[in-house]
Amino acid sequence: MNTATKLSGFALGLAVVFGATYGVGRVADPVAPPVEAPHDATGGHGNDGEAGHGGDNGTAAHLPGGLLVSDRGYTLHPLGAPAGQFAFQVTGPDGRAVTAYDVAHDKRMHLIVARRDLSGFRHVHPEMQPDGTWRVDSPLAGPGVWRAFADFTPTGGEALTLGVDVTVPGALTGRPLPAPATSTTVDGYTVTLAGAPQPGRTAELTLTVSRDGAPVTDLEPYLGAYGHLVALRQGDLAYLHVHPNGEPGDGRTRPGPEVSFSAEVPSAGAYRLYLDFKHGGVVRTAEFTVVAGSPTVPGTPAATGAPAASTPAATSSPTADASHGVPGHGHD
Ligand SMILES: [Cu+2]
Repeated sequence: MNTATKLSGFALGLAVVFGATYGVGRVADPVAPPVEAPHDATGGHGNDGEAGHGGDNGTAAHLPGGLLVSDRGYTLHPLGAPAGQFAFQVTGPDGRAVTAYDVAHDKRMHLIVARRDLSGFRHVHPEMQPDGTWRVDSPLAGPGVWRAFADFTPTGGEALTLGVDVTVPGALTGRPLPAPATSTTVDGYTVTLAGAPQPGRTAELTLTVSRDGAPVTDLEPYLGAYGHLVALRQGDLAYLHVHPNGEPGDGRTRPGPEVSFSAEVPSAGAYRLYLDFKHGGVVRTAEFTVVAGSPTVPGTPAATGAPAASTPAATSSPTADASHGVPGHGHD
């Protein structure tokens, strides 16, 4: 396992996670060996250990993804858009809108949004216009301060995740982070979590999907995997995108009920995990709060106990319903 390359790839986007199935971590250890990449199907997407290595070249390679609006010459610009739309551009080192992107996980652009309080997670795929403007039906499901993450690889460049805050005006509702839990439900599916992330080292996280008490053994590939896991750190929404251990068609990975991930978080603290999985032609998101590094963290629900009614993923709250479980709600 290889912390440095994992996180350099991670901080740069998906470079490492895609080929090597892990990717959350930190860039810290320049002597780590290259990540084994047994099934890098993307080509040009597995620059493990090269990109941003060491963070000593004026870049932010030592940071988790998503914390910067501008990195390595690329800048994320939200644009004005008609009601109900979300639009943005990415400008490159030459100051112009980038129009050439590599495909990663079947898409040239992955847009992930969540409110600053970690509610309202959505993962959607905008369409690009010839001028480099990306548009999508707005995933911002209501008032609040949202973090929008653009996860992409500019052609000829390194994978990047840039983040920007976008405010949707309106009456704000306080949503405490749901308490840590190892089981959650979404749309009639129960998802359980085994394993706990550990700061600074890799931990296996296994998510098991069932419905009506029966294991789901026919998960469908979604963007080249049986599950996509995003973790956001409470406090700054550091963005960690992890991919499963194994992929559809590799001869060893079964389509459920378990999807396992190798994940490493960069620090102790509370994280919200969002598992996208596809079944019956519908992509759903199961959400968990986890605490890495210590059983309780001051100020988190782990210490204070969050009211159950505020748990979006574990109840049928409006947030969960509005964002998830609706056929074609934007995961493609
Ligand atoms: Cu995506």
